[in-house]
Amino acid sequence: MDRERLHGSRMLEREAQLPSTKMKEMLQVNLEHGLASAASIQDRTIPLFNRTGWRFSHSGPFAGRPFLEDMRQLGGQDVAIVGAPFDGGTTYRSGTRFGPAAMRAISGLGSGYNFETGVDLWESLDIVDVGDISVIPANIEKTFDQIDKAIGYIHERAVFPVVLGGDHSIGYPDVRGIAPQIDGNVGIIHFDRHSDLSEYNFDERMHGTPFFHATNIPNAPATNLVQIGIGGWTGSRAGVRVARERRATVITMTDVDRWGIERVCEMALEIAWQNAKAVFLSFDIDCVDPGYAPGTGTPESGGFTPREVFRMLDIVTREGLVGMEVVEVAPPYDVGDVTSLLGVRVINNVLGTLVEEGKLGTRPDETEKAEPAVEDARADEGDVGG
Ligand SMILES: [Mn+2]
Repeated sequence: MDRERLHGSRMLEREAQLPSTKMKEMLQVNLEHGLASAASIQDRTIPLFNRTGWRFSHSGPFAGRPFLEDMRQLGGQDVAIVGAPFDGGTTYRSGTRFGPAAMRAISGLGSGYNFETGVDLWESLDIVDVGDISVIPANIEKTFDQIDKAIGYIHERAVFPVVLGGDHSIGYPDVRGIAPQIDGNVGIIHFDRHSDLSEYNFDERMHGTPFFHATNIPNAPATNLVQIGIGGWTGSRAGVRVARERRATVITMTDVDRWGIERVCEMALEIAWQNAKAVFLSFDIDCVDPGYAPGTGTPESGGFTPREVFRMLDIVTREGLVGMEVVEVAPPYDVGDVTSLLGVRVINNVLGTLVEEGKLGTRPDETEKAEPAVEDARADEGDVGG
């Protein structure tokens, strides 16, 4: 039979007749709104911030906050929620590429208000969701370049970045994006069951390596790195050697049990801030026991309870932060969204502490003065809890 009589052959020709005007227009607008990508990206139609609306960015904005479409408008807000849907750095159980979407989806449960702390985040902070960074799923170094540039842009505009991971490999470009803009040292407070200090996993910079490379940055010395929760049977000896040689501070579960949360967290705060100008928070959800946080790639029993984590975060973030990330939330292994919800709670709690301590946005007592809470603007919603 003649090849030309095939339906496939006719459709090959048909495609050439289809217009691509709207696609080209959209790509142009996306580039304007999403900004130019890192220099290593050869396809210059890929923006820095994903504006296509396809795939990962299909979950709606974080906690119903406004989506900032045009990144040229960034500046003047307090907080930028940004997704890094990348799990190409995962050594075994992947799935964290769905972390940002799952955290955004479950974040809709929140009202912004916390009775116990008396903080209303939405009153105290101007929060925008800036969508996801355009990651390059098959190339970790290009993805690092994209994340570095994106986080650098947010920090440069004096907006507090909250990065939704993604596997822990993104910890390196998150620090790399911020550190060069800091006039002094950057400390890192790192919650995890794993030290993540190896130079390579399988010959590449993957999710067990971010703090080896981050602490190679001249103004992010390992002497300002504090790791909390390290232990269990899934860690590597290579990372331990690096922690020892570079004099990182490692706080185990045994330390927390022996000395108590207050003492170890005061110590963590002191070390992270020693001769430092800024401190970054890296929160790996697997520091929480898998009974509470099963949705993660490298679960390790014997982790913290959520209540312990909340108490610790309240102490270690009280002097302020330059940015934060929540990583290793892997929705394919989650049950009833509890792990994603915990990731959201970590973010809300940290933002609440920063507000309460006067480190970000407007303190609650100041908002009260500005506008007495006689009438609740959201009263018509009633109690949305259940
Ligand atoms: Mn970990």
